[in-house]
Amino acid sequence: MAKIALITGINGQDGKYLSELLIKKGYIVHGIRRGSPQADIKNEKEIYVHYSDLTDYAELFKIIQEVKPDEIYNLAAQSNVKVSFEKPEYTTLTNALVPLKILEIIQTLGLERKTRFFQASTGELFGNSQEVPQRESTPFYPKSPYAVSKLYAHWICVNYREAYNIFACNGILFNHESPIRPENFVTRKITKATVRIKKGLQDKLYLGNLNAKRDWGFAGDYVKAMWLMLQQDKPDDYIIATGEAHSVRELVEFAFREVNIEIKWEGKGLNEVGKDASNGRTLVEIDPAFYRPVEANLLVGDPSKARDILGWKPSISFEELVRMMTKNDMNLV
Ligand code: G4F
Repeated sequence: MAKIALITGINGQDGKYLSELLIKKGYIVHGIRRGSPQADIKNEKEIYVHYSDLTDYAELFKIIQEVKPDEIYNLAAQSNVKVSFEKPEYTTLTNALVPLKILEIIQTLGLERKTRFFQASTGELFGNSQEVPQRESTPFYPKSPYAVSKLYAHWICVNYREAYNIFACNGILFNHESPIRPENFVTRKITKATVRIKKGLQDKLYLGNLNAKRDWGFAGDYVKAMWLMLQQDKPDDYIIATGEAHSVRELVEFAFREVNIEIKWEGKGLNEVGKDASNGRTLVEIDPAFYRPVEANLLVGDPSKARDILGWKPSISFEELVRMMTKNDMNLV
């Protein structure tokens, strides 16, 4: 019998990659998304889409009661760290309380033995990193309302696993990107801008903190790790990362190189600019509006546990990822 999966956030980047993977594996895939049935998503024909706001507990209860999924992947979130400083309450309601509600529903419906639960946890939990690279044992120090909300979600997942024997796993996912990453995340903002600048459609790229370092992997690899976690004999939490850190500045350099522009940096702090080395034209400037009140400066994960237990490893390097995204934007723009 085909397994049934329920994915929240089906229309997000990870929802799209995960649904493709599960459909290939023969799953019956249900997805929850906001909006109306007219809205269009890839794969929609192969997915049972439930249009619902996850903060509506009664509706969520009904969906889970009807679908009785073998696996639930909670990918829905207010996932933008900067936005969480502007909308802390909304971020908390969505990110912290939805996983609690799902776990409660699993328990209330007596589905503990049937339904396995995956929670999209995050490398942002490490915030002011106490150890480099960060491991499953590294102390958490969240640095944004987003990270604090995800910290609750992480621990409630552990708590329901221990208290009620629910097969619940946290994937502590570091940054993961793809050609369908929205532009409010820095990778896609940069790859799209480099292409637009190259084609004369945009003058400059405005960015915030160039010195932040992140561990960027490919979303297609990360959804495989989510699935693998739910196929193990025992539930557990795993860091999913590449183990390599790069700065936003390096990301800019790599992306411009893909369109044959060499960037030369001049100036300091808010006055720093990135110029086209061949003609001195300023292409990158700093806009303080993109700074966060506080921020995690260096996030890089150690994926050894996932490698040893799940047999998971990333298949795409940082350089390949930037190339893949830039090439895709070249075709789109
Ligand atoms: O792309 P970002 O917005 O991603 P961030 O904040 O690292 O969070 C992402 O990864 C987390 C996992 O590690 C997820 F939990 C989270 O949901 C999300 O997917 O920013 C990356 C870095 C930051 O240091 C930011 O300050 O880029 C810096 N940055 C510099 N200029 C910018 C910009 N970020 C954005 N979005 N826009 C800028 O103009």
